[in-house]
Amino acid sequence: MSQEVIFKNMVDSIVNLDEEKALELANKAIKDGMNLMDVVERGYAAGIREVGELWEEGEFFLPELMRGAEIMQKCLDLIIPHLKKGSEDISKGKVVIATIEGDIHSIGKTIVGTMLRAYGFEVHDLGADVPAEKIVDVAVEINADIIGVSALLTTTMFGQKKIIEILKERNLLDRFKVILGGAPVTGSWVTECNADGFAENAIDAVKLVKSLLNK
Ligand code: B12
Repeated sequence: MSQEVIFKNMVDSIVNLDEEKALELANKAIKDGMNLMDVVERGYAAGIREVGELWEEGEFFLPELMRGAEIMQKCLDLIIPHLKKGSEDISKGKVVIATIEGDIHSIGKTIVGTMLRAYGFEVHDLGADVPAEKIVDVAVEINADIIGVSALLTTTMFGQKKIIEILKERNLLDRFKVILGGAPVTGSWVTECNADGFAENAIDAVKLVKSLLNK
């Protein structure tokens, strides 16, 4: 079976809310030594985005959206320990990552954090619905290099800007690079926030962090 067909089956398993199939495909991908980041991005993440579109079109209702996210999370729980296997022992830099206050979307942020870990960065994942002040406090406490902030809602993305404002108030702007992510984030939003960059997926997030730290 070609990779494209396998990815398509993964997308379908999420869209059809077929947990058994989704987990079976994830287990097989691990066993067959597939590139698991591709599996996450091109398979399961593509599937949950399609679920989101169906929900927007009124084809799916909230319980179906939640069920899709639950299946996606179970697949991630299965895959993540195997992604970590590739991680290196020497830290290339410290990253604090969180989803901003008021926003419970955690899947994309978790994927980015996991991917950064797999590439040797020390990642402190604070979870979802985290106040901007707390994110900055932890970054100071652990002497982070990068602050990564995720927002999936147009209403919560203003919290990303708040991070920069807090850093400015505390004279800490030069101490950290701030990167943003989440479906509503665009280049112009990054400019407006005065942030250091954004990435549309976990692979680009690793490239971005590497280039900002020049490592
Ligand atoms: C799954 C999902 C949920 C799940 C979340 C489960 C969880 N634990 O995360 C549940 C069902 C709980 C949910 C709830 C809600 N949701 Co919702 N949800 C989605 C959905 C379908 C997919 C999000 C997702 O996981 N995508 C897959 C991941 C892999 O992609 P990603 O998040 O974009 O992350 C990637 C990149 O953005 C980037 N990235 C992400 N974070 C970061 C951070 C950094 C630092 C970097 C560099 C990069 C980066 O890399 C990631 C990996 O590729 C989206 C639709 C969409 N198109 O995004 C709607 C969506 C985000 N939800 C939406 C809404 C409205 C809601 C609710 C308000 C619904 C309701 N009425 O209750 C609530 C919100 C509650 C709250 N306060 O947060 C809307 C938002 C609309 C808007 N304009 O604001 C969307 C866009 C759906 C839609 N089309 O209308 N949701």
